[in-house]
Amino acid sequence: MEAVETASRSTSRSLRRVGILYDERMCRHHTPDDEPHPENPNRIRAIWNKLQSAGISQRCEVLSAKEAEDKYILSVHGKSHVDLIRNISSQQYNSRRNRIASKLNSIYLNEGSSEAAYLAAGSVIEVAKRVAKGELDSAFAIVRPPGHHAEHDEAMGFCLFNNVAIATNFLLNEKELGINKILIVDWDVHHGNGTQKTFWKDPRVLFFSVHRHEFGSFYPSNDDGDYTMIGEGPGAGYNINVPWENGRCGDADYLAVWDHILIPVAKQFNPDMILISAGFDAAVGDPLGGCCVTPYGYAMLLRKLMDFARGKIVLALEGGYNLASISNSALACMEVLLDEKIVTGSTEAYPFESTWRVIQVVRQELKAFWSVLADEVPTKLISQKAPIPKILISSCDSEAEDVEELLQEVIRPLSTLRVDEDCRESASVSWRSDLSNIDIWYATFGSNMWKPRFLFYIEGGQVDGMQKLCSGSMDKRPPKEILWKIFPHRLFFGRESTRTWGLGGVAFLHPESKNEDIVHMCLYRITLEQFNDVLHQENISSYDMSSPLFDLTSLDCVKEKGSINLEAVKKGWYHNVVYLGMERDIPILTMTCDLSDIENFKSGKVPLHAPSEDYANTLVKGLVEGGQLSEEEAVSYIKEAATKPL
Ligand code: X5A
Ligand code: ZN
Repeated sequence: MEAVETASRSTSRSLRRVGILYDERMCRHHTPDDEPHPENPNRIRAIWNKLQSAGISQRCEVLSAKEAEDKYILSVHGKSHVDLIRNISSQQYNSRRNRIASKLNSIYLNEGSSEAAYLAAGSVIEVAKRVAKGELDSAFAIVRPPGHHAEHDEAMGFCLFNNVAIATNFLLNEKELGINKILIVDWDVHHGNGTQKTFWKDPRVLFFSVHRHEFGSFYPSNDDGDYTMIGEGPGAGYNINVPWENGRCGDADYLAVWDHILIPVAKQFNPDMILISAGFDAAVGDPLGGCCVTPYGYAMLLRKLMDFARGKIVLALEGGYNLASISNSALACMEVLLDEKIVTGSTEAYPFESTWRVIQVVRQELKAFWSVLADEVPTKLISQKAPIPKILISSCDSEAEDVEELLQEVIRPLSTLRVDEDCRESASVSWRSDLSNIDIWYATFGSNMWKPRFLFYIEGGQVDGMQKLCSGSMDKRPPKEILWKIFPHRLFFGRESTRTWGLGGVAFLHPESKNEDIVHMCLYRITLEQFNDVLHQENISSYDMSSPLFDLTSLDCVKEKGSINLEAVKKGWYHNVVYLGMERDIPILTMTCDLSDIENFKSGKVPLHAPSEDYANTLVKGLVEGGQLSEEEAVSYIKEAATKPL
């Protein structure tokens, strides 16, 4: 029986019991004359439809909404506020409703508002109770109006009741549920001011909010969301704000905050349950948020939280105003809740410099309360040298197969959800323009010695005998100069076959120099930007080039150290950039394998192998047309390199 159950899990039933709640009645809250508004009924309809058509709701326990009881709402809000929301949709308020709404900050009200507000709060209570009891492992409440801006006596920011705060107090007050410590993670792009105030002095609730702040100019436009706001009295240290200094924050920024603040603190706090104020307005494509978290990013943020509270997690929708973005983000989260899909990799290279700065000040501010935050963040990280994990697809080598498999099963289903927009493009444009003014000599010892072949790396296309198409460089200007030089390095041929050239070895250079060796190299004067595009093509990877593989810091580093391994393309065969000196004040760089590969060639783990005829001919043509050797000399030069032991 057990085995049958296990086998069927991957297709039908999930490994985990996941609750999902949606109720059309929450759509009856809308603007009085149905004027356009970002916080509109289509938001939750879009999410629900998406989850249905993706077969998600069918794998979940579908729960129905319940109105919250006043006694629970009153644990967060004042009596006058509860009275107002209870009655606001009744006829007696018809003449005053709009005037009341207009006095509030970013609030509209109609005949459906009251019921929707009670249902939203009651629904989060409902799913939270079931997760707390263990009837469900986790759940998602697709509710509106949102809640996290709502304060004790005030509706604001599209929020009427603070749904998550109400559910949190419910859990803590129902003693028999055994929930004594709750972590609230607010990843809505706005600060959760209402939730923060509710638990300001309460050490049972660790409130964590990451939000655009811009020094108090982003909504709700005050200092409440500052990192200095850490709670008070017994609650001191139990309020953590991560205030972005700028928009355009994405997966890398959020992941850095998770890895260096939230996750360590969660470990130390050890919550009994986690409630997520799951706004999706930091998603790429959101009209209000201006950030660029991908569905894939949300999946990773959620996945990392599932290691705590024995996976007892409740997501409650807050903001999020691009229908496609919120639907895809919610879908990615549900996939994670249902299957605990292994999520690795990201879409961008590095967090912003401002992100590291914010992480540092937050850690500094809170280290007295959380010993896990006491250490300095390694400078290696802060100087952006260590890339955030990426999806890596290796090049023409054998690992390509298993990576493709991984891609099929795990990465593709999530990453194709990505909204097709890169709000960080400006960042990628800026490295390109910076590096497009700097010349280097790219020195080549292989097929690139034949100029027409090399030009495919600049212009794009495919040369005879080559089995793959080159994408070319962004900057299609040809090399400014070509010259030839001899260097004291060893040329050799290795690997049985490659995707690019078929059967036969391809050229490598021993990264270390020895006096008795000589290698002919063709030097192309290109820009550092173009060099990055060549590196990318030589190491065919899925690296997205939103930041350079080899930047000015790498250039300084390689000049000092002689060679540098590029982590981001470490599965490629030419990921080691070697510095060969200067020529007319311009650095000479080549790319080859690294010393560990040399060991593998020496031991036979990877074979040394003579090149195919096609490939060898390309090198000969290069040397001959470059005026370096006669055809005869070139042939014997290649032959010697292919036969001499390493
Ligand atoms: C829940 C939420 C945003 C309010 C913005 C008002 N509110 N300009 O995302
Ligand atoms: Zn928001």
